[in-house]
Amino acid sequence: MLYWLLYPLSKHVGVFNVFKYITFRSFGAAITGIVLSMIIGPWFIRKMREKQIGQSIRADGPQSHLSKKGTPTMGGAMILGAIAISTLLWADLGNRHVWTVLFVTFATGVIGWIDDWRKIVQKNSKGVSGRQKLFWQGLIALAAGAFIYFHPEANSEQGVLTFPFFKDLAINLKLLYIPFAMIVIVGASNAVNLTDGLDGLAIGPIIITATTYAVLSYLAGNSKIAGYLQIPYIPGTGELTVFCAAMAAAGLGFLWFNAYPAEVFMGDVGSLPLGAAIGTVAVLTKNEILLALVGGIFVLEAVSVMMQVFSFKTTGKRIFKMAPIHHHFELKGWPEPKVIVRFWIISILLAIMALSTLKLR
Ligand code: 57M
Repeated sequence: MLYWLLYPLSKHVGVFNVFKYITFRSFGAAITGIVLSMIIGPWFIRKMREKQIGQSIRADGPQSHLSKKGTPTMGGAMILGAIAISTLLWADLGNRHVWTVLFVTFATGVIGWIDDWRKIVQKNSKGVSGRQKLFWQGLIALAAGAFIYFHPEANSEQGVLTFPFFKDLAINLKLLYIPFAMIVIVGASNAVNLTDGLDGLAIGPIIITATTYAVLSYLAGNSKIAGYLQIPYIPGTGELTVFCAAMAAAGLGFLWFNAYPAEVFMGDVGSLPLGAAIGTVAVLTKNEILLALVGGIFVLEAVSVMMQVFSFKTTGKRIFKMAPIHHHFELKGWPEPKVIVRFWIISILLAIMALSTLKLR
Protein backbone atom coordinates (compact mmCIF):
# COMPACT_ATOMS: atom_id res chain seq x y z
CA MET A 1 0.00 0.00 0.00
CA LEU A 2 2.86 2.34 0.86
CA TYR A 3 4.23 1.69 -2.63
CA TRP A 4 0.97 2.96 -4.16
CA LEU A 5 0.66 5.90 -1.75
CA LEU A 6 4.21 7.21 -1.57
CA TYR A 7 6.08 6.23 -4.73
CA PRO A 8 3.92 8.48 -6.98
CA LEU A 9 4.85 11.40 -4.69
CA SER A 10 8.54 10.85 -5.38
CA LYS A 11 8.33 13.52 -8.09
CA HIS A 12 7.75 16.07 -5.33
CA VAL A 13 9.48 14.34 -2.41
CA GLY A 14 12.64 12.73 -3.81
CA VAL A 15 13.24 10.40 -0.87
CA PHE A 16 10.02 8.50 -1.68
CA ASN A 17 11.79 7.17 -4.76
CA VAL A 18 13.20 4.52 -2.44
CA PHE A 19 9.79 2.79 -2.43
CA LYS A 20 10.54 1.67 -5.98
CA TYR A 21 13.15 -0.77 -4.66
CA ILE A 22 12.05 -4.28 -3.69
CA THR A 23 15.03 -4.57 -1.34
CA PHE A 24 13.96 -1.49 0.63
CA ARG A 25 10.35 -2.65 0.87
CA SER A 26 11.49 -6.16 1.87
CA PHE A 27 13.48 -4.72 4.76
CA GLY A 28 10.46 -2.66 5.70
CA ALA A 29 8.26 -5.77 5.66
CA ALA A 30 10.82 -7.68 7.73
CA ILE A 31 11.07 -4.99 10.40
CA THR A 32 7.28 -4.65 10.51
CA GLY A 33 6.87 -8.43 10.71
CA ILE A 34 9.22 -8.98 13.62
CA VAL A 35 8.04 -5.91 15.57
CA LEU A 36 4.39 -6.89 15.17
CA SER A 37 4.92 -10.53 16.23
CA MET A 38 7.07 -9.45 19.20
CA ILE A 39 4.41 -6.95 20.31
CA ILE A 40 1.43 -9.27 19.70
CA GLY A 41 3.18 -12.28 21.31
CA PRO A 42 2.83 -11.54 25.05
CA TRP A 43 -0.72 -10.22 24.60
CA PHE A 44 -1.69 -13.31 22.54
CA ILE A 45 -0.19 -15.76 25.05
CA ARG A 46 -1.96 -13.99 27.92
CA LYS A 47 -5.28 -14.14 26.05
CA MET A 48 -4.83 -17.85 25.20
CA ARG A 49 -4.09 -18.59 28.86
CA GLU A 50 -7.15 -16.59 30.01
CA LYS A 51 -9.35 -18.51 27.56
CA GLN A 52 -7.54 -21.75 28.52
CA ILE A 53 -6.81 -22.48 24.85
CA GLY A 54 -4.03 -24.89 25.76
CA GLN A 55 -2.53 -27.95 24.12
CA SER A 56 -3.76 -31.39 25.10
CA ILE A 57 -1.00 -34.01 25.04
CA ARG A 58 -1.48 -37.54 23.71
CA ALA A 59 -0.53 -40.20 26.23
CA ASP A 60 1.10 -42.34 23.52
CA GLY A 61 3.73 -39.73 22.78
CA PRO A 62 7.13 -39.28 24.40
CA GLN A 63 6.65 -38.99 28.18
CA SER A 64 8.74 -35.80 28.18
CA HIS A 65 5.87 -34.07 26.38
CA LEU A 66 3.36 -34.60 29.19
CA SER A 67 4.72 -31.51 30.96
CA LYS A 68 3.70 -29.45 27.93
CA LYS A 69 0.00 -29.95 28.70
CA GLY A 70 -1.89 -26.65 28.68
CA THR A 71 0.73 -24.73 26.70
CA PRO A 72 -1.14 -22.01 24.79
CA THR A 73 -1.48 -22.88 21.12
CA MET A 74 -2.88 -21.37 17.88
CA GLY A 75 0.06 -18.97 17.91
CA GLY A 76 0.01 -19.30 14.14
CA ALA A 77 -2.78 -16.72 14.17
CA MET A 78 -0.33 -14.06 15.32
CA ILE A 79 2.21 -15.10 12.69
CA LEU A 80 -0.44 -14.82 9.95
CA GLY A 81 -1.58 -11.45 11.32
CA ALA A 82 1.96 -10.09 11.21
CA ILE A 83 2.49 -11.47 7.68
CA ALA A 84 -0.78 -9.97 6.42
CA ILE A 85 -0.16 -6.48 7.80
CA SER A 86 3.49 -6.39 6.68
CA THR A 87 2.73 -7.66 3.17
CA LEU A 88 -0.29 -5.38 2.64
CA LEU A 89 1.76 -2.43 3.88
CA TRP A 90 4.95 -2.97 1.87
CA ALA A 91 4.19 -5.07 -1.23
CA ASP A 92 2.91 -3.82 -4.59
CA LEU A 93 -0.77 -4.75 -4.23
CA GLY A 94 -1.18 -4.81 -8.00
CA ASN A 95 1.02 -7.93 -8.15
CA ARG A 96 -0.82 -11.18 -8.95
CA HIS A 97 1.87 -13.40 -7.37
CA VAL A 98 1.43 -11.67 -4.01
CA TRP A 99 -2.35 -12.17 -4.09
CA THR A 100 -1.93 -15.81 -5.12
CA VAL A 101 0.29 -16.63 -2.12
CA LEU A 102 -1.90 -14.56 0.24
CA PHE A 103 -4.99 -16.44 -0.97
CA VAL A 104 -3.40 -19.88 -0.43
CA THR A 105 -1.91 -18.89 2.94
CA PHE A 106 -5.08 -17.47 4.47
CA ALA A 107 -7.50 -19.96 2.94
CA THR A 108 -5.34 -22.78 4.37
CA GLY A 109 -5.13 -20.82 7.63
CA VAL A 110 -8.93 -21.08 7.92
CA ILE A 111 -8.67 -24.88 7.71
CA GLY A 112 -6.04 -24.88 10.46
CA TRP A 113 -8.06 -22.49 12.61
CA ILE A 114 -11.22 -24.66 12.40
CA ASP A 115 -9.16 -27.78 13.18
CA ASP A 116 -7.53 -26.18 16.23
CA TRP A 117 -10.79 -24.59 17.39
CA ARG A 118 -12.69 -27.89 17.26
CA LYS A 119 -9.86 -29.79 19.00
CA ILE A 120 -9.02 -27.26 21.70
CA VAL A 121 -12.06 -25.11 22.31
CA GLN A 122 -14.82 -27.60 21.48
CA LYS A 123 -12.73 -30.45 23.00
CA ASN A 124 -13.43 -32.57 19.90
CA SER A 125 -10.16 -34.54 19.56
CA LYS A 126 -10.96 -35.38 15.94
CA GLY A 127 -10.93 -31.74 14.84
CA VAL A 128 -11.27 -31.59 11.06
CA SER A 129 -10.91 -35.15 9.71
CA GLY A 130 -7.77 -35.92 7.71
CA ARG A 131 -9.90 -36.51 4.63
CA GLN A 132 -11.77 -33.18 4.92
CA LYS A 133 -8.47 -31.35 5.56
CA LEU A 134 -6.93 -32.93 2.47
CA PHE A 135 -9.99 -32.13 0.35
CA TRP A 136 -10.03 -28.41 1.21
CA GLN A 137 -6.23 -28.12 0.99
CA GLY A 138 -6.38 -29.78 -2.43
CA LEU A 139 -9.16 -27.51 -3.64
CA ILE A 140 -7.29 -24.36 -2.59
CA ALA A 141 -4.04 -25.59 -4.14
CA LEU A 142 -5.79 -26.70 -7.35
CA ALA A 143 -7.40 -23.28 -7.71
CA ALA A 144 -4.01 -21.62 -7.24
CA GLY A 145 -2.35 -24.00 -9.71
CA ALA A 146 -5.01 -23.35 -12.35
CA PHE A 147 -4.83 -19.57 -11.80
CA ILE A 148 -1.04 -19.67 -12.17
CA TYR A 149 -1.11 -21.88 -15.26
CA PHE A 150 -3.95 -20.19 -17.16
CA HIS A 151 -3.19 -16.58 -16.22
CA PRO A 152 -2.84 -14.51 -19.42
CA GLU A 153 0.51 -13.11 -18.21
CA ALA A 154 1.86 -16.61 -17.57
CA ASN A 155 4.54 -17.40 -20.10
CA SER A 156 4.37 -20.56 -22.18
CA GLU A 157 7.09 -22.04 -19.95
CA GLN A 158 4.78 -22.13 -16.89
CA GLY A 159 4.33 -25.91 -17.20
CA VAL A 160 8.06 -26.56 -17.61
CA LEU A 161 9.88 -28.22 -14.69
CA THR A 162 13.54 -27.32 -14.20
CA PHE A 163 15.99 -29.26 -12.02
CA PRO A 164 18.79 -28.11 -9.71
CA PHE A 165 22.28 -29.08 -10.97
CA PHE A 166 20.93 -30.05 -14.46
CA LYS A 167 20.50 -26.79 -16.40
CA ASP A 168 19.66 -28.55 -19.67
CA LEU A 169 17.06 -30.87 -18.15
CA ALA A 170 13.51 -29.52 -18.48
CA ILE A 171 10.22 -31.42 -18.64
CA ASN A 172 7.08 -29.66 -19.91
CA LEU A 173 4.19 -31.08 -17.88
CA LYS A 174 1.69 -28.91 -19.79
CA LEU A 175 -1.77 -29.33 -18.14
CA LEU A 176 -0.36 -31.87 -15.68
CA TYR A 177 1.49 -28.95 -14.12
CA ILE A 178 -1.74 -27.99 -12.31
CA PRO A 179 -2.08 -31.24 -10.26
CA PHE A 180 1.70 -31.21 -9.82
CA ALA A 181 1.53 -27.71 -8.32
CA MET A 182 -1.29 -28.91 -6.06
CA ILE A 183 0.85 -31.81 -4.80
CA VAL A 184 3.76 -29.45 -4.05
CA ILE A 185 1.56 -27.04 -2.07
CA VAL A 186 -0.44 -29.68 -0.16
CA GLY A 187 2.68 -31.77 0.44
CA ALA A 188 4.60 -28.82 1.87
CA SER A 189 1.65 -27.89 4.08
CA ASN A 190 1.35 -31.35 5.60
CA ALA A 191 5.10 -31.92 5.88
CA VAL A 192 5.44 -28.73 7.96
CA ASN A 193 2.48 -29.88 10.05
CA LEU A 194 4.21 -33.19 10.84
CA THR A 195 7.46 -31.38 11.65
CA ASP A 196 5.80 -29.12 14.22
CA GLY A 197 6.29 -31.55 17.11
CA LEU A 198 9.11 -29.95 19.16
CA ASP A 199 9.66 -26.39 20.42
CA GLY A 200 10.81 -24.30 17.46
CA LEU A 201 11.40 -27.37 15.30
CA ALA A 202 9.10 -26.21 12.48
CA ILE A 203 9.47 -22.44 12.69
CA GLY A 204 13.28 -22.62 12.45
CA PRO A 205 13.34 -24.29 9.03
CA ILE A 206 10.37 -22.10 7.98
CA ILE A 207 12.45 -18.99 8.68
CA ILE A 208 15.41 -20.49 6.80
CA THR A 209 13.27 -21.61 3.85
CA ALA A 210 11.39 -18.29 3.63
CA THR A 211 14.72 -16.40 3.66
CA THR A 212 16.07 -18.66 0.90
CA TYR A 213 12.94 -18.15 -1.21
CA ALA A 214 13.17 -14.39 -0.63
CA VAL A 215 16.50 -14.55 -2.45
CA LEU A 216 15.21 -16.96 -5.13
CA SER A 217 12.14 -14.75 -5.74
CA TYR A 218 14.31 -11.68 -6.22
CA LEU A 219 16.57 -13.51 -8.67
CA ALA A 220 13.68 -15.02 -10.68
CA GLY A 221 12.06 -11.62 -11.00
CA ASN A 222 15.18 -9.88 -12.32
CA SER A 223 15.62 -10.52 -16.04
CA LYS A 224 19.34 -9.67 -16.06
CA ILE A 225 20.25 -11.91 -13.12
CA ALA A 226 17.92 -14.73 -14.26
CA GLY A 227 19.54 -14.62 -17.68
CA TYR A 228 23.05 -14.68 -16.20
CA LEU A 229 22.19 -17.60 -13.87
CA GLN A 230 20.17 -19.31 -16.63
CA ILE A 231 17.13 -19.73 -14.33
CA PRO A 232 13.53 -19.13 -15.48
CA TYR A 233 12.71 -15.39 -15.55
CA ILE A 234 9.19 -14.86 -14.22
CA PRO A 235 8.21 -11.19 -14.36
CA GLY A 236 6.81 -9.84 -11.10
CA THR A 237 8.07 -12.59 -8.79
CA GLY A 238 10.42 -10.06 -7.20
CA GLU A 239 7.44 -8.87 -5.13
CA LEU A 240 7.39 -12.28 -3.43
CA THR A 241 10.65 -11.21 -1.79
CA VAL A 242 8.55 -8.80 0.27
CA PHE A 243 6.13 -11.58 1.30
CA CYS A 244 8.97 -14.02 2.14
CA ALA A 245 10.78 -11.35 4.17
CA ALA A 246 7.56 -10.69 6.12
CA MET A 247 7.12 -14.44 6.69
CA ALA A 248 10.71 -15.03 7.83
CA ALA A 249 10.59 -12.05 10.19
CA ALA A 250 7.15 -12.88 11.63
CA GLY A 251 8.49 -16.40 12.18
CA LEU A 252 11.54 -15.01 13.98
CA GLY A 253 9.28 -13.01 16.28
CA PHE A 254 7.20 -16.11 16.99
CA LEU A 255 10.37 -18.13 17.66
CA TRP A 256 11.12 -15.72 20.53
CA PHE A 257 8.15 -17.29 22.34
CA ASN A 258 8.21 -20.78 20.78
CA ALA A 259 11.87 -21.39 21.68
CA TYR A 260 12.42 -24.20 24.19
CA PRO A 261 10.73 -24.32 26.64
CA ALA A 262 7.88 -23.01 24.47
CA GLU A 263 5.39 -20.49 25.87
CA VAL A 264 3.16 -21.03 22.83
CA PHE A 265 2.70 -23.52 19.97
CA MET A 266 1.71 -22.40 16.47
CA GLY A 267 -1.11 -24.92 16.07
CA ASP A 268 -2.49 -26.12 12.76
CA VAL A 269 -3.46 -22.51 12.11
CA GLY A 270 0.28 -21.92 11.79
CA SER A 271 1.82 -25.09 10.39
CA LEU A 272 -0.67 -25.71 7.57
CA PRO A 273 -0.66 -22.19 6.04
CA LEU A 274 3.06 -21.59 6.49
CA GLY A 275 3.84 -24.85 4.70
CA ALA A 276 1.32 -24.02 1.96
CA ALA A 277 2.87 -20.56 1.58
CA ILE A 278 6.32 -22.04 1.05
CA GLY A 279 4.94 -24.51 -1.50
CA THR A 280 3.13 -21.72 -3.34
CA VAL A 281 6.23 -19.51 -3.53
CA ALA A 282 8.20 -22.51 -4.83
CA VAL A 283 5.59 -22.96 -7.60
CA LEU A 284 5.35 -19.24 -8.42
CA THR A 285 9.14 -18.86 -8.74
CA LYS A 286 9.47 -22.21 -10.54
CA ASN A 287 11.76 -23.66 -7.92
CA GLU A 288 9.50 -26.61 -7.17
CA ILE A 289 12.10 -29.40 -7.18
CA LEU A 290 14.55 -27.17 -5.29
CA LEU A 291 12.01 -27.04 -2.44
CA ALA A 292 12.77 -30.70 -1.73
CA LEU A 293 16.35 -29.58 -0.98
CA VAL A 294 15.68 -26.28 0.79
CA GLY A 295 12.84 -27.87 2.81
CA GLY A 296 14.77 -31.12 3.23
CA ILE A 297 13.94 -31.28 6.94
CA PHE A 298 10.23 -31.25 6.12
CA VAL A 299 10.79 -33.97 3.51
CA LEU A 300 12.79 -36.05 6.03
CA GLU A 301 10.00 -35.80 8.60
CA ALA A 302 7.25 -36.73 6.14
CA VAL A 303 9.25 -39.61 4.61
CA SER A 304 10.04 -40.99 8.08
CA VAL A 305 6.30 -41.24 8.77
CA MET A 306 5.59 -42.89 5.42
CA MET A 307 8.41 -45.39 5.98
CA GLN A 308 7.23 -46.13 9.53
CA VAL A 309 3.61 -46.67 8.56
CA PHE A 310 4.55 -48.77 5.49
CA SER A 311 6.95 -50.93 7.49
CA PHE A 312 4.47 -51.41 10.34
CA LYS A 313 1.65 -52.30 7.97
CA THR A 314 3.72 -54.72 5.89
CA THR A 315 5.99 -56.31 8.50
CA GLY A 316 4.46 -55.31 11.84
CA LYS A 317 7.87 -53.82 12.74
CA ARG A 318 8.82 -50.17 13.24
CA ILE A 319 11.90 -48.68 11.55
CA PHE A 320 12.13 -45.78 13.99
CA LYS A 321 11.51 -45.85 17.73
CA MET A 322 8.72 -43.39 16.85
CA ALA A 323 7.87 -41.27 13.82
CA PRO A 324 8.18 -38.49 12.80
CA ILE A 325 11.94 -38.84 13.11
CA HIS A 326 12.33 -36.08 15.72
CA HIS A 327 10.60 -38.38 18.22
CA HIS A 328 13.06 -41.17 17.32
CA PHE A 329 16.00 -39.04 18.45
CA GLU A 330 14.08 -37.98 21.57
CA LEU A 331 13.54 -41.63 22.49
CA LYS A 332 17.21 -42.32 21.77
CA GLY A 333 17.92 -39.94 24.65
CA TRP A 334 18.79 -36.73 22.83
CA PRO A 335 17.53 -33.76 24.90
CA GLU A 336 14.81 -31.84 23.04
CA PRO A 337 16.94 -28.69 22.45
CA LYS A 338 19.70 -30.83 20.92
CA VAL A 339 17.28 -32.39 18.42
CA ILE A 340 15.89 -28.96 17.55
CA VAL A 341 19.21 -27.15 17.01
CA ARG A 342 20.73 -30.04 15.06
CA PHE A 343 17.68 -30.00 12.72
CA TRP A 344 18.16 -26.22 12.31
CA ILE A 345 21.83 -26.77 11.41
CA ILE A 346 20.86 -29.31 8.75
CA SER A 347 18.24 -26.89 7.43
CA ILE A 348 20.83 -24.11 7.10
CA LEU A 349 23.26 -26.44 5.31
CA LEU A 350 20.52 -27.52 2.89
CA ALA A 351 19.62 -23.89 2.16
CA ILE A 352 23.26 -23.04 1.43
CA MET A 353 23.46 -26.09 -0.84
CA ALA A 354 20.27 -25.05 -2.64
CA LEU A 355 21.57 -21.53 -3.29
CA SER A 356 24.87 -22.98 -4.51
CA THR A 357 23.00 -24.94 -7.19
CA LEU A 358 22.32 -21.59 -8.89
CA LYS A 359 25.98 -21.49 -9.83
CA LEU A 360 26.58 -25.24 -10.12
CA ARG A 361 24.57 -25.67 -13.31
C1 57M B 1 0.99 -32.70 13.87
N1 57M B 1 1.40 -32.30 16.17
C2 57M B 1 2.23 -32.56 17.33
C3 57M B 1 0.91 -28.22 18.33
C4 57M B 1 1.49 -27.82 17.00
C5 57M B 1 0.30 -40.10 11.09
C6 57M B 1 1.02 -39.51 12.26
C7 57M B 1 2.48 -39.40 11.99
C8 57M B 1 0.42 -38.14 12.60
C9 57M B 1 1.18 -37.42 13.67
C10 57M B 1 0.38 -36.23 14.14
O1 57M B 1 -0.51 -36.35 14.93
N2 57M B 1 0.76 -35.09 13.64
C11 57M B 1 0.03 -33.85 13.97
C12 57M B 1 2.00 -32.81 14.96
C13 57M B 1 1.65 -31.78 18.54
O2 57M B 1 1.75 -30.38 18.19
C14 57M B 1 0.53 -29.67 18.07
O3 57M B 1 0.14 -29.75 16.67
C15 57M B 1 0.48 -28.48 16.06
C16 57M B 1 1.05 -28.72 14.69
N3 57M B 1 0.04 -29.27 13.85
O4 57M B 1 1.54 -26.42 16.82
O5 57M B 1 -0.22 -27.44 18.60
C17 57M B 1 2.54 -32.05 19.75
O6 57M B 1 3.89 -31.70 19.40
C18 57M B 1 4.52 -31.13 20.53
N4 57M B 1 5.00 -29.77 20.18
C19 57M B 1 6.00 -29.23 20.95
N5 57M B 1 6.45 -27.97 20.64
C20 57M B 1 5.92 -27.23 19.59
O7 57M B 1 6.38 -26.07 19.35
O8 57M B 1 6.49 -29.85 21.88
C21 57M B 1 4.45 -29.08 19.13
C22 57M B 1 4.91 -27.82 18.81
C23 57M B 1 2.18 -31.15 20.92
C24 57M B 1 3.50 -31.12 21.68
O9 57M B 1 3.64 -32.30 22.43
O10 57M B 1 1.13 -31.76 21.66
C25 57M B 1 2.21 -34.06 17.63
O11 57M B 1 3.29 -34.63 17.81
O12 57M B 1 1.10 -34.61 17.63
N6 57M B 1 1.40 -38.27 14.81
C26 57M B 1 2.48 -38.12 15.49
O13 57M B 1 3.34 -37.29 15.23
C27 57M B 1 2.68 -39.16 16.58
N7 57M B 1 3.43 -40.24 15.96
C28 57M B 1 2.92 -41.48 15.81
O14 57M B 1 1.83 -41.78 16.17
N8 57M B 1 3.76 -42.36 15.18
C29 57M B 1 3.37 -43.74 14.90
C30 57M B 1 2.87 -43.90 13.47
C31 57M B 1 1.53 -43.21 13.30
C32 57M B 1 3.84 -43.29 12.49
C33 57M B 1 4.61 -44.59 15.06
O15 57M B 1 5.72 -44.04 15.14
O16 57M B 1 4.46 -45.84 15.05
C34 57M B 1 3.47 -38.56 17.69
N9 57M B 1 2.78 -37.43 18.23
C35 57M B 1 2.03 -37.52 19.35
N10 57M B 1 1.95 -38.64 20.00
N11 57M B 1 1.39 -36.41 19.79
C36 57M B 1 3.74 -39.60 18.72
C37 57M B 1 2.53 -39.86 19.54
